[in-house]
Amino acid sequence: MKPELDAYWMPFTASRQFKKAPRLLAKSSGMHYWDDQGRQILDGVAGLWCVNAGHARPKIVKAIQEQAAELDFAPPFNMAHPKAFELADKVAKIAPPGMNKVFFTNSGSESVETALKMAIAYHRARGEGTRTRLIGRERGYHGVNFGGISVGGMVGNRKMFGTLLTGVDHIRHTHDLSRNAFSVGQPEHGAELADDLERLVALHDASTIAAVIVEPIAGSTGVLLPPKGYLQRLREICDKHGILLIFDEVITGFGRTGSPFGATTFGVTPDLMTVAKGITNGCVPMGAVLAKQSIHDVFMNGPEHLIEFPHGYTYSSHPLACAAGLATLETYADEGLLTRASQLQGYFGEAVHSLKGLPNVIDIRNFGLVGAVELTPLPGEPGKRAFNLFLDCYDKGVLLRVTGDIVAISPPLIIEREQIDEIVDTLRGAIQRAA
Ligand code: PXG
Ligand code: PLP
Repeated sequence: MKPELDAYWMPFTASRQFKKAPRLLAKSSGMHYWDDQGRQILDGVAGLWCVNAGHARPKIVKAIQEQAAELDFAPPFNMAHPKAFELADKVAKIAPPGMNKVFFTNSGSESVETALKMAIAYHRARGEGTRTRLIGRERGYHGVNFGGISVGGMVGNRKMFGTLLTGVDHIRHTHDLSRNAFSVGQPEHGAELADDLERLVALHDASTIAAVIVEPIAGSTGVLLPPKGYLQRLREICDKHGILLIFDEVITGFGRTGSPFGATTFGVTPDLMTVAKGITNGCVPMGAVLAKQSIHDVFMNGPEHLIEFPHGYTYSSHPLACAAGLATLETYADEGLLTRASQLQGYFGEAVHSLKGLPNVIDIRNFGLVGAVELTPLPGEPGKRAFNLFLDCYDKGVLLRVTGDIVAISPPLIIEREQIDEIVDTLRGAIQRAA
């Protein structure tokens, strides 16, 4: 290993493998990266599901540069700067109906913690302080902080970290290859899995449950799509029992599914919604929680000189992030990117499903501009088959993402058809070579 690679303890990385053969990115523009040797790499995953408008977009670059020179930092507690209000207003304008309050964070993980705290505090503020329990879903990903891994359902992210939050339970995941393998778009079977929430209500009683958090499409765990009718049913059960529904839209937000949010695409409005990533096109760290007016208003009581919601981050509504966010939303609007996935999803879906029949491919899933190919694990070595495909594709100039034995594709929304072909053909070659 080169000594200069020693100090950096890398996040979510097979770091000994990495440091033996580092993959260093040096430059980005549009649909591409260039590595430190000048080799061009097609970005099949929008960086990490975040660079929805493509890389180094001039309007966003300029906004960040100008902001840094004009106002570098403004304290966010009992103080503010104009662009924070402007961005909150612009986000609220594209949000699902009624979700018009925007609380800024710096990441998806922080958005999740914020939303969970809002849910518990909301019930307390309206006199139902017994509602403290949080319900997640098996195989869910909600970032890496303690609340997020507690409601999360990816065992590898949980098992090393002790007892986590108390008072958390999980409904069943919706992944069912026996009934839904190779579905195009949303799977037919599994709406009834939402009824699993009724089981937890029967066990714990609704009066102890604050909120349920799910991703409309579970991304990080391998692109698990909501069966037709599932999210609607979850909404109905939450309403019936006074439980808040939180959509974690960190990946599905900002155009990935063909409309601004998963909520707008699937026609189900949650009570709270977490976003991050695409809010600034990944250029400056930022996240947000969107809340319904009625939730926000419950907090607005007590003496006016006192803080209503004792929560926030030093960098909530950071000026660079707000400037990047405003330029990002303008870029999305100028180029129609928040709905572009709906135009491309037919072509994209066909391309991804053309991998059906290749060796070891056991499922293919697609929705909007997100796709996944699931493979049989190598005997006794889970994750290795997909990881090898990732390495091979990178070697051939395409960046993809793997989780377990699932390869995920989620390109920038500016992608052209030939580039979809290039991604799929490169993956096809890798799967064939590995057979
Ligand atoms: N919720 C969801 C639904 C996410 O997808 C987070 C929260 C956390 O966001 P931050 O910004 O704290 O990372 C995410 C993030 C993957 C992968 O496996 C996906 C994410 C992060 C890292 C890897 O492709 N999503
Ligand atoms: N730890 C200490 C000692 C702090 O003073 C602060 C913030 O003032 C934090 C953690 C939280 O940092 P942040 O607001 O960036 O999340």
